[in-house]
Amino acid sequence: MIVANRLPVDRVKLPDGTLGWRKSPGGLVTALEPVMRSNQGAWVGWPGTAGEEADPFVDDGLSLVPIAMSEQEVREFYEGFSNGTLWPLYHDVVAKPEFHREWWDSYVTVNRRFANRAAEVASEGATVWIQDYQLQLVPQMLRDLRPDLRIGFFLHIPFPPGELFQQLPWRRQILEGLLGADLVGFQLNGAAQNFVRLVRQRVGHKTHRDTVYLPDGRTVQATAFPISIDTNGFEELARSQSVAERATQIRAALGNPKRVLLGIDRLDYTKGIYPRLRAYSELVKDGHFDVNDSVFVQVATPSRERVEQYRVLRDDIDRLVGRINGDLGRIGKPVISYMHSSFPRHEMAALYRAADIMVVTPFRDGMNLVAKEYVACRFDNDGALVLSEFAGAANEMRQAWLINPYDINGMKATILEAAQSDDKERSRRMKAMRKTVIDNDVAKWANKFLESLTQLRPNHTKPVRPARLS
Ligand code: GDG
Repeated sequence: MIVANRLPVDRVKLPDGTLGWRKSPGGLVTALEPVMRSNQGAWVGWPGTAGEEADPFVDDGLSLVPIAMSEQEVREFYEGFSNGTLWPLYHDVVAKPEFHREWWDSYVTVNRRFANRAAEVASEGATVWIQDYQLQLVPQMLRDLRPDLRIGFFLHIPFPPGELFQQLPWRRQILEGLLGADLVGFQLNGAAQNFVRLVRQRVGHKTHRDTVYLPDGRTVQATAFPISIDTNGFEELARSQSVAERATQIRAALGNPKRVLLGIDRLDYTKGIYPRLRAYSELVKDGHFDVNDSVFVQVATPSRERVEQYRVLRDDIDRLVGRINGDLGRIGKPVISYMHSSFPRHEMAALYRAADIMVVTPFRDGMNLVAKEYVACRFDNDGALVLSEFAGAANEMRQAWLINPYDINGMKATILEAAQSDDKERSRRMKAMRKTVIDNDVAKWANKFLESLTQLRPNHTKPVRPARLS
């Protein structure tokens, strides 16, 4: 059973006016669907809009169990505590986290609802895999209700060092919530170590390396499982005739420039969109790039638009792009071609194929799948990836042109170096990165996590059968 904030389907209004469901496929769903179907799996989650509780239903062999949230809970649990408190706190405090007691109360209430529902529907001895920062209390709540379950948890975002985590008024409750799991997974080793250290210091449990020893004799393992993408799926798409044609069209629409640089991100202050555009605009201003033969395409997917910090960010980026294009653009030749919208996967693959340089510059990012998707789409072994050393992906893709997003001059020099690199150099780097994403796709990630969880509690009644993915 998967317990995640979002169901893999959205509640939508159908053409006949009634409410129905539409699939919202993402990497996680692609990876987990096969293993879920072959194990009569269930997925517990929120359908994405405030409203009444809908009945569980079966979609193509997978049971979906919707959890209701009121308008107020969406504001306090989701936009408030999850995205206004935890998100900035866990991302190096790049924005100021807000602490409100009523947001916390709502976080507890909603986590309890998820736990209660999961406890009702899980079969005897089932394996339950809880996802991400919105549900950190669910492991312990669920264990209290159903000690027979095997419980795993995976955190998709970074886990901060003690110095930052300590700010959280409810730090102990969060640690104790996570300790309800048998296995707590993180993107990176450093995050797992932060967690174990905090448990030792704040909760006082004995720890050794990646294991926590609880007073009741139970142990909890904290391990890194770097997430990945559906590599084959992306490569196949990128190889298709229609994506190749679309990539050519995109370049033609841009005026067939010599160089296309690309950024694709959710419009989020952690992604470092501002310094990246500044760095590029200064390179244009300094004469290193010419608007007549270079363009920076920035796609910013709308995100969390009701949260104040995201509105401010949108205005900041709008203003910056306007200023750069106003100062340095020519008729029909913008410096930055900016789109605040989301695109189908097919269009994303075409953009990846059309881009000579992919620029990924987060201040802090759990992994960053966009970087891996770009590499998966470059079966021609061409294209340069400029990547922040603060993205989890930099741990695995050392061959990228690595940058520090706080160092604008350093970033300018590295973007320029990537732009001036020769074919041989680009191909050497791309081949090495491609090997990494081909050898480690999201199916392997899910398998590894589930295998580790199974091995940790071998006496359980119903072992999962992994290794049927991909
Ligand atoms: C969190 C962590 C971690 C984006 N725009 C469009 C679109 N996307 C897709 C991308 C990619 C995904 O969304 C974004 O994933 P990222 O990893 O880049 O970033 P977050 O959303 O912040 O994800 C992150 C991840 O969880 C997984 O654990 O890597 O660190 O922050 O797949 O392709 N997809 C489509 N249209 C768009 O306009 N179709």
